[in-house]
Amino acid sequence: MLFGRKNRKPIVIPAKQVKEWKYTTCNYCSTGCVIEIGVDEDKKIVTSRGHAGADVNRGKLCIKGLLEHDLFNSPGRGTEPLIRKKHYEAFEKTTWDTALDTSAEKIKEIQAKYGRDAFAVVSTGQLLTEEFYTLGKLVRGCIGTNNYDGNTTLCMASAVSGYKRSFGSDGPPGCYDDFEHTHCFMAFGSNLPEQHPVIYWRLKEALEKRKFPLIVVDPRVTMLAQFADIHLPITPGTDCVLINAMMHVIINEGLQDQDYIDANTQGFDEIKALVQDYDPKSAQHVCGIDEDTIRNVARIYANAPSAMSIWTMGINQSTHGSDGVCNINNLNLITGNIGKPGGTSLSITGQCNAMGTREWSSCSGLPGYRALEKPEHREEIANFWGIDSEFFPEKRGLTQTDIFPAIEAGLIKGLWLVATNPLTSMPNQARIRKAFENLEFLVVQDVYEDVETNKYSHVYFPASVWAEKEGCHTNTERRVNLISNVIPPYANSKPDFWIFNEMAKRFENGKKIKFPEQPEEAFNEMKHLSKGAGRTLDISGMSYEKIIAARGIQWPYREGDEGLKGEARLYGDGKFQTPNGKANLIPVKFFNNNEQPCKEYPFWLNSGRVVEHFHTRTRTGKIGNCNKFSPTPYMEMNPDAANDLGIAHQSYVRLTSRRGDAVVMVQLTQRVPRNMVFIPFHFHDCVNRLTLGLLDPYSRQPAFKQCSVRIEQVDQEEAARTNVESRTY
Ligand SMILES: Nc1nc2c(c(=O)[nH]1)N[C@H]1C(S)=C(S)[C@@H](COP(=O)(O)OP(=O)(O)OC[C@H]3O[C@@H](n4cnc5c(=O)[nH]c(N)nc54)[C@H](O)[C@@H]3O)O[C@H]1N2
Ligand SMILES: Nc1nc2c(c(=O)[nH]1)N[C@H]1C(S)=C(S)[C@@H](COP(=O)(O)OP(=O)(O)OC[C@H]3O[C@@H](n4cnc5c(=O)[nH]c(N)nc54)[C@H](O)[C@@H]3O)O[C@H]1N2
Ligand code: SF4
Ligand SMILES: [Mo]
Repeated sequence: MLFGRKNRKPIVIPAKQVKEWKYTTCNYCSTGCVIEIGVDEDKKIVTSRGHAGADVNRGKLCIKGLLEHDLFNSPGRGTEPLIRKKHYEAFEKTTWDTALDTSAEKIKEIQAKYGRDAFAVVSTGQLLTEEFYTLGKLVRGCIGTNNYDGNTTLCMASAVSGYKRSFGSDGPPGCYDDFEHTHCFMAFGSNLPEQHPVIYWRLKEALEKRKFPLIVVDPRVTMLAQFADIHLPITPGTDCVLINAMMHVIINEGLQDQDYIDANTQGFDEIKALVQDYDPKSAQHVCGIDEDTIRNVARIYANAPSAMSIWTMGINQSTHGSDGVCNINNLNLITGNIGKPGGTSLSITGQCNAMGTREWSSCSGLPGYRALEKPEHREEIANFWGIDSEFFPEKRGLTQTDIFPAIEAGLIKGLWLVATNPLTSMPNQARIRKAFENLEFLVVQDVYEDVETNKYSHVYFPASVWAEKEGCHTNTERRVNLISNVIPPYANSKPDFWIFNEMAKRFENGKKIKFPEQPEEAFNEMKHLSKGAGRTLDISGMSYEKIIAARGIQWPYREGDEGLKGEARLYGDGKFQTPNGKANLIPVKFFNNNEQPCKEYPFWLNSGRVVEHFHTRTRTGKIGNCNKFSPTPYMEMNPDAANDLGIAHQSYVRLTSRRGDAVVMVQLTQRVPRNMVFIPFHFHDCVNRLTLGLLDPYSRQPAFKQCSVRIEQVDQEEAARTNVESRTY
């Protein structure tokens, strides 16, 4: 008998009586795991499991997916619509009609007084695709503001922009099955085991069957880097230099796939000329990777029968985000690694439905990858919706990162936030706060009443969450899957779909455009709009029934397609969506424009995520079994650097940047180099008080990953007290 345990009862895991398993898809990351929710005799949700028959996750789920059903009754959920005259005053409960009427009137009032674009709408990557399509109809077709964007500008904008520049269209060309075929896998700024745990598991499964080199480019020794064969701890913001140096080696040693280049690309001579300036000998001093390693990696990549690259925020969230994506595409194009099994340029998407918003929300254009800039596209959509095409603007309006400065400058007076929490997630929080204070009217539509941004709202719409509603997601590998409605909406919350439909009734064009009552009817409209010769984004062969039967279908999947499988890869035929069908090789020149560590602010500040939390913690902060792993704002710091400053493990310190300060607890770890700290961005009043967020010139995505800070010790008792008091959850 174990000492001290003789009187303890053994742990008992209560048997859960599941009567029925209900089909749905995870609503956190873009992996797209299929979840079965277990419901008992009384229709109570008792447990969840990964769907064994789903190709994406093959029975697996990560901690967030396993515990997702705890969301339905989590604290802080919005129960009734709320209203007030001035932000920070007490809210009053109101009816849906009053909340919607007041908002519609305010929108019209602001537009009449200051112009149509003085009211902005900012949405998300976390709604269902049918909701995105409906929101697009409402904003583009009825409200008619051009200042309409989503938090995907903080997330996937650089990938979208890079894909468009290289291939002529958005749309990740690869899929998870590529892991089974590749001979070399290179990850740029992507920490799969924590951020896409089930994609990582698919990779690991492939590696167990057949060994191939795993190369990880990340300034931090992430969990993925720990499993890598070669880890390249790159100097922040310099991936373009590394890739140029790799291409220098490949081209000068004749390792490129010249047949592929000649047949399917344009611009090779320009690339060849540019990379002459990036000899590994000089490049090593910029990117921090020694010349031999650069040569070694370049040769491994180019000599592999097939090689693939993935990337996430280490590339996208940079002043060279869009260029970084183009350069990864360049690397794959010159080695003939696009559209073949195991050879691809696969951006790992962030949010569960960041793809759905790109495809159908009309944020940056019109539905189905159509562009506002093309008159024939405006005409087509206006005709289908039954409105005058003159109603549409002729080019895209401001992105989220330009909307906030426009509010600060008084150009935008009203804002509607749908499923996003910019007060915590945008860089340079003090300026965002100031922008909020400038607004004449703010509507917040969120699952949680206690979301930070709601402090500034005049009207709050309580939204239903996840499986309280029905509709689709598209995942990283273009797979469309279904969230089925498992339980009724919480309290008097309403599905976002319903809210948009009701709002449309209050606008003139809302009477002309059809707003279907059921999500599946909206899906049918999207199917219709996706049909067309040569379209990659074609979902015309899909139906909810077929999606469930297949456990998710990849697009393109055309009307009349046999079987239940869409196309696994794009561009297999070497034909791209550019005017002459050739992919663009785009020379990427590096210039250094980041805030760098200096005498006054000697540390790089890096930020990102941990496995147990999702974004601003509105959800995972409420789920005990997620939150308990990291309930406190903290930072990773190198022990040698801490030693220099006399800073102890688990003590509190103050970080100061040129923008502001934040107090965090120190976790000493070798994961970060001596001149860098890393903070998970999940906490309010924390890392984004410090970040600078310079914007990428093409995508307008902020460089969240690069700025500089200094570190000081603080009074421990005071910090501990403030930390406990300021914890929202
Ligand atoms: N658990 C969990 N999973 C999530 C999310 C979550 O909040 N929690 N969010 C989802 C979303 S929306 C997103 S966008 C993804 C993000 O997924 P990831 O991008 O994988 O996650 P991050 O931690 O933001 O950043 C990845 C890495 O970029 C590295 N990095 C920083 N600077 C550079 C650089 O200059 N070059 C290179 N090569 N790397 C650099 C960082 O050190 C970090 O390890 O995760 C998705 N999955
Ligand atoms: N420093 C730093 N900052 C970053 C990043 C970083 O790496 N470092 N990453 C950036 C990235 S990649 C991203 S994607 C953003 C994310 O930034 P945000 O989008 O601001 O963060 P979330 O916490 O996901 O906010 C989503 C909100 O939607 C609500 N919600 C969830 N489901 C629904 C629904 O069905 N309907 C409605 N109406 N509401 C819903 C949630 O409760 C939550 O409040 O953060 C960015 N900020
Ligand atoms: S890996 Fe992503 S999609 Fe899968 S269960 Fe985890 S959070 Fe959900
Ligand atoms: Mo993201």
